[in-house]
Amino acid sequence: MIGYEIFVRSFADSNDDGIGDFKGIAQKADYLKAIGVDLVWLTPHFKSPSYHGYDIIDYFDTNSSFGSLSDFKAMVNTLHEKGIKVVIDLPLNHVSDRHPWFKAAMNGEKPYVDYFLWAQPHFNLSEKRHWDEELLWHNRNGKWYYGVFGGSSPDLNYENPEVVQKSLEIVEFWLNQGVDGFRFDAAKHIYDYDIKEGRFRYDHEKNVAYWKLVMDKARQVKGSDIFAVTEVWDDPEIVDRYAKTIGCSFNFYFTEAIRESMQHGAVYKIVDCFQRTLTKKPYLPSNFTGNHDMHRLASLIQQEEQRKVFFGLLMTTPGVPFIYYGDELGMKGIYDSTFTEDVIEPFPWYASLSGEGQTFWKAIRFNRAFTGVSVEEQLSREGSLLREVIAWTKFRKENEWLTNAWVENVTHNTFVIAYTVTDGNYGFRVYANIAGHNESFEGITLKPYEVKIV
Ligand code: ACG
Repeated sequence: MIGYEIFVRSFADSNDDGIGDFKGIAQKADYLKAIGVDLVWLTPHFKSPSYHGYDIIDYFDTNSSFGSLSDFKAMVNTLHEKGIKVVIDLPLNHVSDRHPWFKAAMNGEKPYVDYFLWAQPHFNLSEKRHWDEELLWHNRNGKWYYGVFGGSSPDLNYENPEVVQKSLEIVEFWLNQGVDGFRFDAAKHIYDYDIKEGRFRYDHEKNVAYWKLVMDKARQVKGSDIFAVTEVWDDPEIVDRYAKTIGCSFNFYFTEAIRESMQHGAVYKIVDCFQRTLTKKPYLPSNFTGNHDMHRLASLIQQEEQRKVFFGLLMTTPGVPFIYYGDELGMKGIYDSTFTEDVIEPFPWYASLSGEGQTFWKAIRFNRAFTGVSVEEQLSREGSLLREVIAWTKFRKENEWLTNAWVENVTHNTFVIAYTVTDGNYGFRVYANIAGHNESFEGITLKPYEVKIV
C-alpha cells in the first residue's frame, strides 16, 4: 500500500474557481493510479473558516469550496472503483472559535460551557507551548480558555464524557459515508493539560486509552479493514505507544533523519533511525517524504539525484510509505508557522501552470511556471524524479510483503547504509550510497547516489 497526502485546496480544480475540490480529485484518479498510489489522505475537508481547515465549524458538513457531501461521496466511489482508499484527516482535539458549541459556551449556555477548558485560579496563564512561543491560554470578553493551537482553535474538554461521545459519533458518521479510515490529527494533545497542577503535560496513557475507544468504535462500524494512522510528532518511543493501539503511525524520525543525514553527508542518523523505528514492531510504521507542517524535501535536498535516494529508502522500508503531494515532482516550499501557504502551493499539472484541473488559489512563490516542476515536464523528461518515483512504486507493488516486513542487520560506513528487509519469508538486502562519488562496501560497488538491491 502506498499513501499520498493531498492538500485538497491545492490539488485539482474541477470548476475553474482556482480552488481544489472533490470532483477535481476524482478526475485525477488516473494520475494517482499511474504513480502507484492506492491510498489518499485528504487534509480536512469539513466546514471551516481557514485555508488549512484544521479548525472546524461543522464536523458533519463539507467545506463548500470543495463541494457538497454528495460530491464527496461520489469522489470516494470513483477512487474506490480505481482501487484507491480514502482516509480523512480528523482534528478532534479542538474546534473553530466559530463552532456553534464554542459560541454557545461563550454565552454561558449549558451543556456547552463544559465542552471547553476554562482557567482556574491556580493555572499559569502565561505558559507557552514547549516547542515555540505561542500562548496556551486566550482571553475573550474577560473569559480565559485553553487552545494549544491558538485562540481561534479552542481545545475540547475530553474530561467531559459527552464530548467523548460526540467524537465517536463523528467517527461513525464518516465511516458511514464510505471513507476507509482516518489520520488522527494531534493525537498526543487530547489530554495535554494537567488540571490539578495547572500546567501543560501530555498524559500519554489517557490519550492512548481514548484512541483505543475510537478504534473500537471504528472497527465496530467498519470491521478490521479500517486504516488509521496517528500524528504524534515526538520521540520514537512515544510514537510507539500510540502506534500499538492504532496500528499505524507517522514515523517523523525517518523524514528528519534522512534529511539531516543528506544535508550533513553522513548516514549516522539514518542508521540510528532504522535501528530504533524499523525493527520488528507490533504495528506498521508510516515513513514519509514530508508533510504540510515542514519544509518541502526539495527545498532542503536540492539535488534531484539525492532525492531519488530518499525515494529509494522510502520504497524499500517496511510499513505504509506516504508521499506528500508534489514531492514526486520536486515541488519546493519553506515552512513558516505564520505563513504555511508556502508548502501548500498549487500542484503544477502543466509547465505553464494553466489548463484543466490546475488550481491557482494563491500567488506562487516557489513553484513557478516553466521551471521543470510540473507533471507535464517531469513525465516528458527521461531520468526525471517523477519517472524514478514511478519505477520505485512499481517495485513496491511487486513486493507487497514489504508492508509487514522489518529491518535487520543494519551496517554502514560514512556514506553507505546497508540493511536487510524481510517478513520472515521474503527478503533482500539494500545498499544505499548518499554520496556523490563511487563507494564500495561489503564487496558491493555503488555509483554516486545509487540504491542497489541484492
Ligand atoms: C497538526 C497538523 C497541523 C495543524 C494541527 C492543529 C496539528 O498537522 O497542520 O495545524 O490541528 C505540533 C503538534 C502537531 C501539529 C504541529 C503543527 N500538527 O504536536 O500535532 O504542531 C515539536 C513538538 C510537536 C510539534 C512540533 C512542531 O514536540 O508536538 O507539533 O514541534 O514543529 C523532533 C522531536 C519533536 C519535535 C520535532 C520538531 O522530531 O521529537 O518532539 O516536535 O523534532 O522540533 C493547523 C495549521 C496551523 C494552525 C492550526 C490551528 O497548520 O497553522 O495554527 O491548524
